[in-house]
Amino acid sequence: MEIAIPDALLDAARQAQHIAVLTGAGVSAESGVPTFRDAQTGLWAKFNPQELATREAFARNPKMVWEWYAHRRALVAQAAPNAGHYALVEMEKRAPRFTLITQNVDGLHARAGSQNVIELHGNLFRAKCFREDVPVPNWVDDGQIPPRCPRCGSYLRPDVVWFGEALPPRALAAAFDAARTCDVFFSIGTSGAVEPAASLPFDALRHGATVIEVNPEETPLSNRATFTLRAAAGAALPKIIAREQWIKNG
Ligand code: BV8
Repeated sequence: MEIAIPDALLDAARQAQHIAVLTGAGVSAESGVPTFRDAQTGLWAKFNPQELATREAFARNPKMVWEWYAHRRALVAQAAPNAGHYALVEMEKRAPRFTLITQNVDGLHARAGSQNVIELHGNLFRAKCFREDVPVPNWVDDGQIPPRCPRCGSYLRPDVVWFGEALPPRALAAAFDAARTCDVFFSIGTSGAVEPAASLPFDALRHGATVIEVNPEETPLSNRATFTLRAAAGAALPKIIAREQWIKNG
């Protein structure tokens, strides 16, 4: 299906001094990484991700939760960034100021070449000490699952933000600062179900930004956004980048 990109949307993007982008699991869907909405498969089919992604679940069964994250790391390691990720790399090169905020923990934006990605919810490929809550870059893989903290011997856990946990303060502040100072705010591939990330596009609206949603499905933002592209990110974003006028501004 041909996606119509309104000229007014392109004008707004072309004239923007600062473009901010929020992404969710949908931007990685075309890379084969299941979204949070997608039913889990195999071993994990009977688990609700929101129940596994908590301190309580890890305390109850650290081995199971560690293995769930190892399963997700293996999925992502086999995946590659898609056209949606690469279009955002291009957008970053063209916009006078560009801020990329992601809820994704898969690291695919950085793998595509995006710079200074604000990872609001952490990253699957980093670990930290469950007790001391400090990053642990290297640990001895002696077969223990989860592996142990080389300093205090406690369990290691993935360096992601679990439900009920605070987001990294500097990342959160930078994200809200971008939402409040940008001219154009893209909300791409997110259901807008998880706070405080879900508030960002509404904050941008309150501060007068043009808000553009890219999502094949309706979300709570849809009837408030300035423009809604009911399309896959991997189809819509390259089209926005490709349109002639944009290049003149590059
Ligand atoms: C906190 C890391 C307090 C881990 C994640 C206010 C109201 C209600 C509840 C709350 C509230 N404030 C806080 C809460 C509680 C909670 C929350 O929001 N709960 C929800 C479920 C109701 N928030 C928290 O717990 C946060 N912490 O509040 O702490 C605090 C404060 C101070 C001090 C101490 C404590 C922490 C939230 C972060 C949790 N961690 N991830 C991990 O990954 O394992 S959240 C995780 O789920 C993701 O990171 C993401 O944020 C979310 C999933 O959402 P999406 O990415 O949008 O994905 P989803 O599958 O839902 O949707 C995909 C979309 O893509 C769909 O719309 C689909 O149509 C679209 N799509 C599909 N294909 C494509 C596409 N779009 C484009 N192209 C395609 N091809």
